Amino acid sequence: MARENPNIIITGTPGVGKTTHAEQLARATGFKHLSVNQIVKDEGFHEGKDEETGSWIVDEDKVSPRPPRNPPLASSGGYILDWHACDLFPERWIDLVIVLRCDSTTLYDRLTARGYKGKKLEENMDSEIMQVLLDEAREAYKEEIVVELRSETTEDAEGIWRGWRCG
Ligand code: DAT
Repeated sequence: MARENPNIIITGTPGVGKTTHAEQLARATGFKHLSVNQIVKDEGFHEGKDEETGSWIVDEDKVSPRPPRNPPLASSGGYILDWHACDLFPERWIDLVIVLRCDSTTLYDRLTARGYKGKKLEENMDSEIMQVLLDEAREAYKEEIVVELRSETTEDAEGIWRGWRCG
């Protein structure tokens, strides 16, 4: 049976603007913003923090069936899934994948402002330059549902979702 509303993944390297866009889109549509990072932290679906990078080591076995613990995700839809990877979500649940992209200078400034340095900063910068998340999304989902969007200016984040409606 078709879903009433689409499920939308917003993905990209940390700092590209997933939270910012997901919040704007949730406001415009009334869809529910599900931040996987938040779920991992709140529910303890991790194996502690990586000493070197300070990032949560996600326990994917625990987290993977969890977002849809919420059965409406698969049936009625209307979820905005915000996560810096998209391999958690089976293709059949997903209608649109937005991969946010950002130029290096802007991303560097955002990540350093967030306190990223050393290996963590380097790895994330490399990941964006090598378009790792875009390639992952293209591998995991049908090409026609994967959209690449710039997220450098406030206009990029706000303008695009103003007046955006589904259905
Ligand atoms: P993410 O959730 O991908 O880690 P974020 O939404 O927390 O990223 O954004 C990181 C920082 O960059 C935050 O201070 C907001 C800012 N930002 C993100 N997208 C932006 C945009 N398109 N224009 C201006 N600032 C933006």
